[in-house]
Amino acid sequence: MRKAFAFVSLLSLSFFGAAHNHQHDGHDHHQHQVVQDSVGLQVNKAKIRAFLPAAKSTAGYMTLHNNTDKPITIVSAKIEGLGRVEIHEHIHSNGIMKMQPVKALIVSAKGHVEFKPGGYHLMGFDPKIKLKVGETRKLTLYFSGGEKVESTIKVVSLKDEFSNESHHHHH
Ligand SMILES: [Cu+2]
Repeated sequence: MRKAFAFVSLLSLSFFGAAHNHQHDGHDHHQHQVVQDSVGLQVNKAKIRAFLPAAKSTAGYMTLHNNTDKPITIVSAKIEGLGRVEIHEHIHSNGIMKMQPVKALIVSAKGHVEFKPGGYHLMGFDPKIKLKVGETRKLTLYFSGGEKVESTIKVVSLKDEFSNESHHHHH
């Protein structure tokens, strides 16, 4: 009994310790979801905007870190409660900026890819369960080799999305 209690308090101590390290960022700690599994792809700062009234789609962003010494190719993404998620990129074509689906996104060995407005982004469609600001949904990324990484994505408001945009930073 005593042992179990000590173990739990140790866990909560390290949890608060980890959260404290992020306080310099000046924004919500819950956006710093870090999930790493055996394949070594880390998903950071994943967020998706709640659908605007009458909108058929919404955008999401995250940063991917490949901790392995081999490239990782992501072929699809899924978010709990959404009928469809696509990975998009913006391209310039004849002076017009448009977006198109990405069939294979490569995160180079030891490299990272930042999803951001005007670049790579997630596009969510067809909500089966309405996205509510403040909640966290399961995010799954599928690799070309059949592996997957499970993480979480935070639902934010339009205002949150733009307030973070102004001070994103590199590690
Ligand atoms: Cu898009």
